[in-house]
Amino acid sequence: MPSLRRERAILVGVCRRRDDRPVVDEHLDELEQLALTAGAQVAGRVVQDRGPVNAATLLRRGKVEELAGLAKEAAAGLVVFDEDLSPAQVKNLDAALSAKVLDRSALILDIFARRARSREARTQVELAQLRYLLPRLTRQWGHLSRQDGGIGQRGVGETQLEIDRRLIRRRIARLASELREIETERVERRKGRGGEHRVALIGYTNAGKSTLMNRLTGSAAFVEDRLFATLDPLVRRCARGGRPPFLVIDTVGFIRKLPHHLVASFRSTLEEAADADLLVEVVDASSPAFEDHLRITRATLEDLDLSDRPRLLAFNKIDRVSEGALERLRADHPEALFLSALDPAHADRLEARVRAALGDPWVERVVSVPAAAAAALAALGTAVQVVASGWVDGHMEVRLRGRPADVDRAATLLRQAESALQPVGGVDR
Ligand SMILES: Nc1nc2c(ncn2[C@@H]2O[C@H](COP(=O)(O)OP(=O)(O)OP(=O)(O)O)[C@@H](O)[C@H]2O)c(=O)[nH]1
Ligand SMILES: [Mg+2]
Repeated sequence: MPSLRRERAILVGVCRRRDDRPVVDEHLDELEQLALTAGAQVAGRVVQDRGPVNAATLLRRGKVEELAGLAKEAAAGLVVFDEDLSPAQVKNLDAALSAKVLDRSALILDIFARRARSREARTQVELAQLRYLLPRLTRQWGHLSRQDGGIGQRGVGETQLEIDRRLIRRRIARLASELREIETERVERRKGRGGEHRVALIGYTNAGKSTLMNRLTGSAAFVEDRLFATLDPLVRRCARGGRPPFLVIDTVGFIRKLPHHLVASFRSTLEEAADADLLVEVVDASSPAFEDHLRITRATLEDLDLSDRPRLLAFNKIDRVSEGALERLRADHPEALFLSALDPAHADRLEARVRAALGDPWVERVVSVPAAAAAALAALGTAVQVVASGWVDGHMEVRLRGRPADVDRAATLLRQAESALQPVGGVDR
């Protein structure tokens, strides 16, 4: 993929219906965020009003000319369309504009490629990129890529093109099989995590998922006022205030027109959310497009077969919402939680609602252990709490609290510690 860093870019939107202009402008605002996230500088916008489109270039002839003029004037080497372009349209526009032409999907792929860190994310992104690139691999692409030292560097003729295509197909097969391996590892890891409840934060990009995750778990996940700050799901334990711990999973954000190759490739990552007991749907209440965000989030969940999961709707960033707008939101969504991740008291409210939704899973049980096994108590970890202890007939009695499976495991551990020291005894009451 070409490097977009410090490129000057013109953004292009197309009105499809009479009342479309404000929507197109809003989508271009988001496209601008995406372009900035990719490292480009936005030098201007062109919007084609509603009317017939020219299938060869999407834009009518006059608009292509206007765009070419603007690109030249602004010394812009990059033109980004908010709409998906067919391979032929990219080729025709490239020829007409003497600038690199990208559509929204290509831009999102570029951002993901730039931000992917883990082996899994990198594999997923490369797979998505190659699947996107394959049908677009024309001489034109070869030409562009040669300039930038990217994929498909030859592109000197149809035969070479066929060779490139075959190489790419082979690489796709390799990456897909690598990904299956990584997935198996991930499933194993997940199994190893034991029986704690799992809560996944999901929602549109930049809604504040990672900020809430940090609040709940005291971790320091990467937070940034840019799109797609998070690509790798992060799992952390919420163990505040002596309550039963649960796991919080931070996930990659959704966005409108998320390239379907990317959704397909990130499926395994998103499966971290799939076996969650609860999805917290985080919405940026201060965004003028929040309703759109909600709709897109739900459509993506549907895509991922996750729409039947128990869900808690959480409107975030209410510190940036006027009283009146907040009142309306509350009336429209009486079941939802309203919070600001910046307010620590709100994190407590979120935690309380999450716990209420999960149900309190704790049981208490008294276990008798010899004094010498006290060290084993320290090794129980955070899943089980010792709520009381006392001495009875030379044994220490402890009252354990936690999830049934964790308490069972702890009792076994203590019993083993005890039998190593003293063959008889170790009575559960
Ligand atoms: N004013 C305000 N800003 C917030 C709030 N929550 C998060 N932010 C800011 O919003 C921006 C995005 O926050 P993140 O936590 O990175 O959002 P995210 O949903 O994880 O985003 P991605 O990982 O990109 O999908 C950051 O600049 C946060 O500081 C909030 O309640 N109020
Ligand atoms: Mg994040």
